[in-house]
Parts: sequence; structure tokens; C-alpha cells
Amino acid sequence: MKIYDRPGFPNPSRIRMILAQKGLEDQIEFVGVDLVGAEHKQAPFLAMNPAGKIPVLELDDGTLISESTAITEYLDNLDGHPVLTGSTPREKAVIHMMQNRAEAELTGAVDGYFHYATPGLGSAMQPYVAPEWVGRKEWGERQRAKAIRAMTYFDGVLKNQPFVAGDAFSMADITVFAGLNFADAAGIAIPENATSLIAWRVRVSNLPSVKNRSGQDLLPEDLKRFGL
Ligand SMILES: N[C@@H](CCC(=O)N[C@@H](CS)C(=O)NCC(=O)O)C(=O)O
Repeated sequence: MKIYDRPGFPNPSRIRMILAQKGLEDQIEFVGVDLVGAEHKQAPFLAMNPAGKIPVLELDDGTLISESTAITEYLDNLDGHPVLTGSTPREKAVIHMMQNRAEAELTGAVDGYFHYATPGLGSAMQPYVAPEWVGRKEWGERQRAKAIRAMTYFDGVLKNQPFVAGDAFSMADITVFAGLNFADAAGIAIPENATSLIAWRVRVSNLPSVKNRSGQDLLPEDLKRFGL
């Protein structure tokens, strides 16, 4: 299997944590995609994923799977023993609900702030992001506020249960974790009073499948291009 991605970016980091949790890392050949150079917006990549986004999983028979949740479902069910996406109808439904909430309210909002209210991925990507319009920056700032509201929401959830979707670690935890790392990179801080979310983050960061795959591992050349 091949995965087209870029180390250190939020959705690729979700998949790398899932591969670690499932013990599949050595079965994958990673193919680097130059996001900062807008390689993912050119015809060869768009033929693999018309959305122009990473990650993309390519199976040995040539099947192409994009969307991190779909890739997660595939990898988690490959051995017949899903541990991140639920086993019972109830578990599956709750995990999917929380996963979608994490993506729509947190990661998606951070993404909106990053691409619209900041220089985002830089000049090569600007033609593909959005045209300048009056209020673009204000919209981006509203996404920042939305991301902070999501952090407060997940803090409330984690006051009552150990993990985002209940008693067990799941793909919803991985998405919230990747979303918080993205928020760090974009400069959106977790509210200080979100103590349950902060404590959960420390706990999750020490899990074997998460440790050292936290998404803070941008390639040196990307760090340089971002001026970091
Ligand atoms: N819904 C997609 C989102 C993927 C996504 O936003 N990937 C980011 C990297 S973390 C990307 O490719 N960004 C580049 C862009 O939007 O141009 C998924 O779940 O995989």
C-alpha cells in the first residue's frame, strides 16, 4: 500500500497515528506531496483525488481512497478487529458523530482561519485558496472563534468521560488531537480554563501510537519555507 502525504500536516498525522495503533507502519510506502509548492492542485494529483487534498491511500490493486475517515475505516477493519471505529452499532454511531464534530467544528475551523486569515501555505498556494474579497479576513477570524468554541465543547465532553466518544480511545480522539496540533501551528491557543481538554491532551500524547507522531514533525524544508 502507498500513502501520498506530507509529514507534519494535520490529516496525514491522523493516518500516521492510526497506522501506528494498528501496527501497519511497515506495510506502507509513503510518497511525499509538495503542498507548499501546490503539487496537489496539479493534474496528476487531481486525477487521484479531485478534491486536491492529502492524504490518499493507494491499495495494491490500484484502488485510490481519499478522505481521512474513509482511510481510517479501511485500515482499522483490515484485520477484522476494529479498535478505533467501533464494533457495535452504538459504538460506531457515537464515534462517527464525534469524529464528524471534531472535523467540522475544530479541524475545519482551524483550516479556515489558517487559509483565510493568515498567509496559509504561502504564495504558490494563494491562487488555489480563495479570491480576495471584502471580509475574507473577518471570515477567517470567525473560524478562529469557532475553533475556540469547539475546544470549549470538547472540554465539556471530557469532563464527563475519559475519551471523546466515551470510555475508549477512538478515531475521534485522534482527530481532536490532530486538530489541537494544527491550532498550535496556526497560533490558536486552547483556553486556559479548558482543563479537562488540556489534561486529556497530555494523557493522549503519551499513548504509544501517538507519541512521536504528534504532527509537530514538519520536514526541515517546509519549516524553512514557512519561516519557522
Ligand atoms: N476531508 C479531507 C481533508 C484533507 C485536508 O484538508 N488535507 C490538507 C492537509 S492536512 C490538505 O491537503 N490541504 C491542502 C489544501 O487544502 O490545499 C480528509 O479528511 O482527508
